[in-house]
Amino acid sequence: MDDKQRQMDGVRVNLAGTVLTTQQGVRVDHTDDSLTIGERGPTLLEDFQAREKITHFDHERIPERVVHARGSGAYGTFTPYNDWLAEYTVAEFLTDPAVSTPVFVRFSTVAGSRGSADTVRDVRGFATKFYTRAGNYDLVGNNIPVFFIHDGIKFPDFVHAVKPEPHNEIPQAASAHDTLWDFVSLQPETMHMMMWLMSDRALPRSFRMMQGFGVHTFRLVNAAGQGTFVKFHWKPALGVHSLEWDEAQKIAGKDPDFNRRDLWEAIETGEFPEYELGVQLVAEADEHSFDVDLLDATKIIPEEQVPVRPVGRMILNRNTDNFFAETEQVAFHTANIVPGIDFTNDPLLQMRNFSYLDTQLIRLGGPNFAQIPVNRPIAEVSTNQRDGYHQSRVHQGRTAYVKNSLSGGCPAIADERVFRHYQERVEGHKIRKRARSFQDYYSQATLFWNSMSDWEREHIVAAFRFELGKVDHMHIRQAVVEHLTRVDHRLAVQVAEGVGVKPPTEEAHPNHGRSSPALSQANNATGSIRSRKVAVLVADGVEAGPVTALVAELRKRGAVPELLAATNGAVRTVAGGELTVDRAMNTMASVLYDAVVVPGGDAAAATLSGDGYAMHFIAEAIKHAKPVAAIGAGVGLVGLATANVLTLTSTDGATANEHGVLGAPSATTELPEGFIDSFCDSLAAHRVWTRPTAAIPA
Ligand code: HDD
Repeated sequence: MDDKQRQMDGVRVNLAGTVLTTQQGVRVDHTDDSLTIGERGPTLLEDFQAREKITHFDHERIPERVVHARGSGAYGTFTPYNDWLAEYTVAEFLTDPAVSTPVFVRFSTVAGSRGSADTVRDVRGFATKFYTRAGNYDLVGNNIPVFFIHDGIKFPDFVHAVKPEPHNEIPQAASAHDTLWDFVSLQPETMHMMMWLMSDRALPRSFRMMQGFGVHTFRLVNAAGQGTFVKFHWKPALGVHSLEWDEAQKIAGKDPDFNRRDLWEAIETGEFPEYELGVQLVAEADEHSFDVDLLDATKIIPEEQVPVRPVGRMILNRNTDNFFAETEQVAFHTANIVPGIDFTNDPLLQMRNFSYLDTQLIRLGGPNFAQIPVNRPIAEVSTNQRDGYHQSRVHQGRTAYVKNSLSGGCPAIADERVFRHYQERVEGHKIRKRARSFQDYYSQATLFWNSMSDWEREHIVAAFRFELGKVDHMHIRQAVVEHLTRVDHRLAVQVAEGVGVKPPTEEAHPNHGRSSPALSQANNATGSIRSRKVAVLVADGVEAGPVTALVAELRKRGAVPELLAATNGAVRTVAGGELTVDRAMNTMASVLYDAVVVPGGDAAAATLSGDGYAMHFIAEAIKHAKPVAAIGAGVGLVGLATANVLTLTSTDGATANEHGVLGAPSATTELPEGFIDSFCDSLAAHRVWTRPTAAIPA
């Protein structure tokens, strides 16, 4: 049992073996009818049982978070690899490999309300609460390393612009609307973030396949009180992978809980999500040696300039018992820090340090939310803070102040392991003014664009065209394009042509040509196929030999193949055996899988060719650039499903053709050598983004 579990003991409630009572512990005998006079008479006010039940029900909801309302949480542990960081910080949880710190992580979208779909185009929150022995530390980050604005005072404006428009509350959880782009067009500091938001980073395939970033520059503080600037990075063990936009939109209907379900199922099946924490360190003396201001949260430090050094590993290994009690009531706060970590003067961070505590007061109904189990530190809490709504501690004794002589001076002021604020000399005039060093709005947007692979650029252009294409006001479309030309002229022209506004005529702002390869998702795959979902389409008359071998090998390598047929039950094989069907095809869709396999067998192929759902399933997988493997008669089906738009069958059976489709037309009893490896390679690469899919109807 770990520290966190111990902490939860005594508050977990399991009703197994109990009898029903009221909140006061009075046993009740009949809960289906209220107390009335006679069978058809009025309900009585004295029905305390009904009144208590209904009153509690009426108060079941708390306000959803004003942003990041939709989230999913899990518990785990963080363990540093070694103690190298001890030179820079006294934070034990980052430096002592013998200490495994319990954590709770909540992933989220930003704009949508609590019931909105998971796969919308949005930033993902990546908030980690470390229950350290020195108190709780919250790293409240995102899956994108920069932010929309410089200064927290603009946050309400930004959020009002991106949220559904106030007159009709449309659209839900979407940035493709006039007010957001109006805001962007008038606030060019958003440009770097908008490039990320239009990229595939805004469509993670899984919470387990996205990076996390602390975003701000923070400070580490060592035993001598010396400070070092730090940026925090989470890197997922499964690599960084994304959905395709058309696919993401369809998943929002087919399975709005797609990312939440993925996280939950991975943990339930022991496929624990893993992330490596890394840091970029900058000596204080080097603060001004960058071409950007380290206090500007719209900028990164390229990894090629300051490498990300590994610190430790986080594993998420336990789902919540109760969504409301844990995921909904968890209260993060950027100002929850522990000795060894401190703030910088980043104005976005400074305002966050006010906002999070303030928001918890209204959302969780008072100042005692740190007593809610999920928020409770494992470190001993000993304060003179008293009373307030929902106080659940029974403080003994007569003093609630220090110093005192009546309680032996307790709680005493410790003289070691205390939080000491980093001492920084600050001098200046009181002003309300944007820093000059923050006023470069475009150079890192260009850096991002330059670092993208061809397919990533195509997706970015398509995303801008989609988003601006949904904006009604042409002057907003035009204004955004005018900003884009300062990012990259070619990008601006392509977007302008797509959304029917005047392309900028000349390259007034030449592209600086610098890039940071670490920013491309193409450079962030890891070769793993663990937990990838593969749909295998079957029908009566399936040739079982080759497909059974493929399925067994996929399972062995950690993937999750599922057999789908028109109905649940089993299908008959050519040899007279049976294959158990995992799911009925109409309950699923190809958008819910990473790859599709179409096995052989003439009768099975004939049945599937007459099943529009199956044919659409295959065509859509091809459309979304997914690895597809076809065996025997299944090869013809793939051609048929895609109306032969692509030459899909010109394969030798062991390597994928130029469109990433693997076909073994003559495999009846066994698969050609190399077939399984090729398919797994393709699955590990995630998608065949180079496949020309535009002409495929799906
Ligand atoms: Fe924030 C929630 C991340 C800027 C004010 N924020 C929230 C959550 C995440 C972030 C992950 C959800 C936490 C959870 O799962 O419960 N926010 C960020 C990042 C930012 C950022 C990475 C920029 C670097 N946020 C930001 C600013 C402000 C806020 C500038 C206000 C001045 N954020 C909030 C909030 C929320 C919140 C209103 C809503 C619910 C909550 O805090 O607990 O206080």
